[in-house]
Amino acid sequence: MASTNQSPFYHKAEQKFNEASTDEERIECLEIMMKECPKHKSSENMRKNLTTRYKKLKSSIIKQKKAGKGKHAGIKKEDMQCVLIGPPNTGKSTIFKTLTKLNPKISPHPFTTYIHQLGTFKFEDAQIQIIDSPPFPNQDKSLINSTDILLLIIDNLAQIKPSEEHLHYTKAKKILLFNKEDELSEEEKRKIEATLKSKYRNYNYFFFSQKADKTKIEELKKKIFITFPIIRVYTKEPKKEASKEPMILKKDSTFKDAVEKILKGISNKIKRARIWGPSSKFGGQIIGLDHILKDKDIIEFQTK
Ligand SMILES: Nc1nc2c(ncn2[C@@H]2O[C@H](COP(=O)(O)OP(=O)(O)OP(=O)(O)O)[C@@H](O)[C@H]2O)c(=O)[nH]1
Ligand SMILES: [Mg+2]
Repeated sequence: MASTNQSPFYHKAEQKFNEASTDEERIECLEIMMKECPKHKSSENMRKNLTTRYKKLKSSIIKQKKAGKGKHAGIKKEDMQCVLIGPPNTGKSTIFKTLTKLNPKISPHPFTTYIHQLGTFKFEDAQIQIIDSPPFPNQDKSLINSTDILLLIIDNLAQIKPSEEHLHYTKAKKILLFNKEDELSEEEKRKIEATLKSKYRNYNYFFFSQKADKTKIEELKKKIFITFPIIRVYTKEPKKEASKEPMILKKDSTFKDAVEKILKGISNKIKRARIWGPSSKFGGQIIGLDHILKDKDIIEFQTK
């Protein structure tokens, strides 16, 4: 596009446009270019050209968003979801395989994973959904922004900063997993740990490798599990055993939240409720709807 007699702001925006990596950035640049483009007759064609490009980009963004939604229709978010992310080749799919016993494609070449894969693992009696994803920069932004936990897998400290660039908008809790521990000498590991403790103090980190034994794998599962801000609550019927599978609730949920999760509207019909476990003063204590539950409580209730 000819760009003579344009303001320095126009030129700057045009340069940014040419270097942009996303359509959102291109739209922003085009907006400036449209504003800065002179309004006289000789630049009429140029204005038209800018408007056409602007409209095309807008509709392409809308299409991308719709496609994104469609892609997500396949992932039904469970109560506890953890997404594996990181730069290429850091061992994400290998960890996914270790945790789920599924068989994702693993190779020494970067960008092996190009589509999400869903799996689950159990920790104690809780089922955790785990998702292997394509490496940065091909990760799915909306999934990162909507999940509960991100397991950021790296094999080099220099990967932390660039990874953070992809995590600006997520509220998910993060665990930094330093992988391929087997390739590190004791001395190297000690240095990495010291840097993590001083420079990356806000990170909850974990060393791991494909050679991890059963105990270490259990430790990783536990690390992931305890990072979820959830509690497990079991239900029981009078004179019967408590359920084996827990209900998964947000921390600080009330008895009302629990029963409403079982059946919407049922809290109006509760006749009597009793509780056993960490939040009870004594086993079988009678509680009201606003009673705050704790992990591993057992609730029993009768309806009118
Ligand atoms: N030494 C060592 N190599 C590992 C470890 N984990 C994975 N690898 C190797 O690293 C390479 C990449 O492993 P993947 O699991 O495919 O890595 P990825 O992060 O899923 O890769 P992309 O999908 O391309 O992003 C493979 O050659 C693995 O065998 C580990 O703990 N130690
Ligand atoms: Mg992979």
